[in-house]
Amino acid sequence: MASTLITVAPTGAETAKADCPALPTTLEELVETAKRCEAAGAGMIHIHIRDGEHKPTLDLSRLTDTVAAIRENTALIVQLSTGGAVTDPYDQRLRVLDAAPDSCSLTMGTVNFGDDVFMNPWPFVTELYRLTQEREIVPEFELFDLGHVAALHRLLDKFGLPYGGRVHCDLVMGVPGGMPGTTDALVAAVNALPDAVTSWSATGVGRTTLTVALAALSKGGHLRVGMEDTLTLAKGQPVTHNAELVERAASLATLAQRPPMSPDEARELLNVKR
Ligand code: KMH
Ligand code: ZN
Repeated sequence: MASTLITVAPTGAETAKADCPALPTTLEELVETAKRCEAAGAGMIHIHIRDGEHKPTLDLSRLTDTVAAIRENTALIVQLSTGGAVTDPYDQRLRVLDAAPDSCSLTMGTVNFGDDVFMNPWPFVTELYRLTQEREIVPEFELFDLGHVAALHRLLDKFGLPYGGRVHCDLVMGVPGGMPGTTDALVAAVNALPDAVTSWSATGVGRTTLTVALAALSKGGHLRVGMEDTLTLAKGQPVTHNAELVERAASLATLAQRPPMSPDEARELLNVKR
């Protein structure tokens, strides 16, 4: 039976710890979160880290320690964010690869991001891509808009396949400024993906989470969930632990006859080094 990769994105860079104490921001909290989410059905973790004051950081030694700690305590694929926070400089975002994760996010273009702009100019995208190929790190292409899908065609045409030979994408939907978190938008984006794409997941930000998860499952995709994207289970019902979102995703996937895949199966799917 086909199965579903569940990626958990537990922290992100946008929510303040003071506003949401359940957000995992310390290494201990991240490790505990990773273990519980793995037990609940996650196969991969998408990581943003915070500093001693719970602020987003791309500090290399913290990133390296985080990769080591998640590897020691779980079998999850460790994916580091190269998106960071909207204020992070390009050189620091490229340096994330020095922490040698299994996988990294790679956003395929600039997008308005609420009142901010998430900058991903073409020269940065291509430099980051070449670096993933050189370092043998499997990229996950983050697509916030249909234009990003077109940019993925261009990237693969010009620079060939990623390390490992699989092309895995994640549709990030419902960001104010990007594509909406609707079934119609998901179907349009998926139908426009390059033929080289071997797997894709989707996540719906905020209130679009469930719509996007259900649409992704019915269109044959995988799921990303987590407090980076969603802080409530329903109106007035805050998430108290990332595992709640993974458990819900696992139930939906099981109901769809595509139960969660193990981290080992996920490594097989993305051809991530063991
Ligand atoms: N925090 C956003 C500005 C990624 O992780 O690569 C970018 C983001 C995407 O979350
Ligand atoms: Zn992220």
